[in-house]
Amino acid sequence: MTEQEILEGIKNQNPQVLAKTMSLFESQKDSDKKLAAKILHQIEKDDYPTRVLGITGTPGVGKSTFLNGFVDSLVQRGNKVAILTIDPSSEKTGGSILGDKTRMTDLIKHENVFIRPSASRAMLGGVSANTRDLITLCEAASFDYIFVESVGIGQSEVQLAKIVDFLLLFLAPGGGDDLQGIKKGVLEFTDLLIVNKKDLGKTLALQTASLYGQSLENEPCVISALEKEGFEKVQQQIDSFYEKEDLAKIRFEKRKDFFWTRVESDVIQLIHKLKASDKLNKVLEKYLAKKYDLRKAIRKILKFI
Ligand SMILES: Nc1nc2c(ncn2[C@@H]2O[C@H](COP(=O)(O)OP(=O)(O)O)[C@@H](O)[C@H]2O)c(=O)[nH]1
Ligand SMILES: [Mg+2]
Repeated sequence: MTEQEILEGIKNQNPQVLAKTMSLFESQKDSDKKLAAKILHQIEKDDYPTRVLGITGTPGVGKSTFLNGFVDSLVQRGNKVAILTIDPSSEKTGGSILGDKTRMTDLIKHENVFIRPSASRAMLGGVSANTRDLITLCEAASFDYIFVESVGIGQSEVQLAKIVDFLLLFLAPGGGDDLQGIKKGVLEFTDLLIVNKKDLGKTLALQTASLYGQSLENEPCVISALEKEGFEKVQQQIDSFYEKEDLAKIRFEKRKDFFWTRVESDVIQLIHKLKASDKLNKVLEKYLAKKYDLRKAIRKILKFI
């Protein structure tokens, strides 16, 4: 595809072009990377009206089940929705994407829903290096909503928070253990806490919400994704965020933040690539032989970047 064909196809919301362009964005070939960068440069802006929401939480907490029901109702109301799922396991195992897709059976049949799974390759902690680019692409294709579902591991929520407008953190009733597992700091970046599986224990679910929701600006939602219960409150919270916040400003700040995240990630990738080269190994040998001290060795390495 030529640059012009791609830009046309995005504008016309052609799903085939969209899928192909996403593959182009994920390609490691230099010529593809160049074209991708050119396209991105043209479509990137901070004031698309698309609502970009992140969903995180430990595996099994019910993120995909929630999306299946919630997105279904959005589509019924005439919205076009893109779902990007980030799966750290998918590269090695072929993925639990199948798991996500089977959970989202109600959505696959909709023509106004676009689902794209991606592996989380090089980015630190789970968010795919080019997830933000995929978001930009979906914004340019005039989706009304974009959901990014990411498994909560380590730093991934922090990364995710920087590329979405609004971050939903899912917990199960009594899910404090989850929080330990995925790092308490995530609450700092959470816009809306959702305690799911209320049907398994309402009292405990409410306790969990009040315990972990204390520090948050928005009142937590207690829902059952399985029974499609509590969705209206979630929708209200999302609506009220978009009504009251200065979106362009939030996005600008996040883009600034993300710039450095991206630089760091690319530098790390580059180092991994360079490690195979002889020149770097020579520096290492000199360090090991005590010909260079550590700082000098690092200075030498940095010259190759
Ligand atoms: N009882 C109950 N089970 C749920 C609820 N939401 C999800 N589940 C179940 O939890 C399991 C994991 O759900 P899934 O949506 O794949 O979780 P994800 O890994 O966070 O995407 C599935 O067996 C779901 O049927 C809920 O509200 N109540
Ligand atoms: Mg899932």
